[in-house]
Amino acid sequence: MNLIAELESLVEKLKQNLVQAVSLSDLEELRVSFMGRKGQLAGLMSQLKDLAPEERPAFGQKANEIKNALTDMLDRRIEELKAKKEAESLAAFDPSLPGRMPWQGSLHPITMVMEEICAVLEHLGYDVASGPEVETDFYCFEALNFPHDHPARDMQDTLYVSDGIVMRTHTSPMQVRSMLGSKKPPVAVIAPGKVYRRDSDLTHTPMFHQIEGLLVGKNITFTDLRGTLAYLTRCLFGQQTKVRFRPSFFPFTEPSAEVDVSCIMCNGQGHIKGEPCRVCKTTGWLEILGCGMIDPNVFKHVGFDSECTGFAFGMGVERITMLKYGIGDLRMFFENDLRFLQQFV
Ligand code: 2U9
Repeated sequence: MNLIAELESLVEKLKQNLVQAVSLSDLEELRVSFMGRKGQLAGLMSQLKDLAPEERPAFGQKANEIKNALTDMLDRRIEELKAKKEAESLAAFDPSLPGRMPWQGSLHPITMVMEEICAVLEHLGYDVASGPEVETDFYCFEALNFPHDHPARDMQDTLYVSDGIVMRTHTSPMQVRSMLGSKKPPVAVIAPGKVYRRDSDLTHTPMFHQIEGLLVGKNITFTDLRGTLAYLTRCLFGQQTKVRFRPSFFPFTEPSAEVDVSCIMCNGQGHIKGEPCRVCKTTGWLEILGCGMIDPNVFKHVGFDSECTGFAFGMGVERITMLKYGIGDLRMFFENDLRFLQQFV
């Protein structure tokens, strides 16, 4: 076969090969085999030098024609395959499928309840205080009339950062700061925030949240305290809620009391349809906060005169949230399980 005929046969050969090419990589292989630097076309071209000089122009022209023809054939097949691939992926795509919903963030239940409690108290005229979580012994214990040998000061109960520096064990230091800052009464502040204790078991976490309230003025009485807490608890748990005060003891208040509300599960009955109530263990009451009249020693520490009277109260937000939403396990608040958290969206 002469060289021109061999050139022409390349077109036929490529045509047959193209029928079998099913992917873009098959086509690339064919391009290299026919038109690459060491391909079949190049192989024939290299024989140009063996031709008689008068045969060379015709051969050169033919080689160019064939090169263009091969390129066209390959390009057309590439376009065909691309179009086929696109049609296949469009066929596999179902435009009627629902889209993926983006995650919607929400407040943590503890934050929700903190905000709710703060809103009730702000409505009564209290200001919201803020302050450091790392505190000095003075703000955390001394100003609050804790004796030097009080067990709360012990390293067993309190997380010490260094000598005389602690992680606050209650939010009371913020209120000490408010009193020192305001110089004289009246002072009405609430202190929400994280507190830390050396405690970790099923019902205690090393960090939890508290809200405390403080009202200082002239002629503030236990009756004012009682009315304030009755209002707060009814806003939180419903207007039918009953409140009772039991005597207690805290270093910073005298007299002191613990406050129970009628059980939100059994309405204070102790039983539900003849079955014992598991939430209040049949007592009909749930302890939810502590309170009392500010001890005069606290006023001395912040330089308030002896005419002052006032009350304070404090509550654990995790406990209130558990009661409000019927959550049985404290650990739920700290695990960040979206199945739990999404119920509060
Ligand atoms: C100042 C003076 C007094 C805040 C108070 C309580 C009673 C109380 C507990 C509830 C459950 C802590 O989270 S808990 O363990 N708190 O019982 N807290 S009176 O008294 C103050 C605060 C600030 C200057």
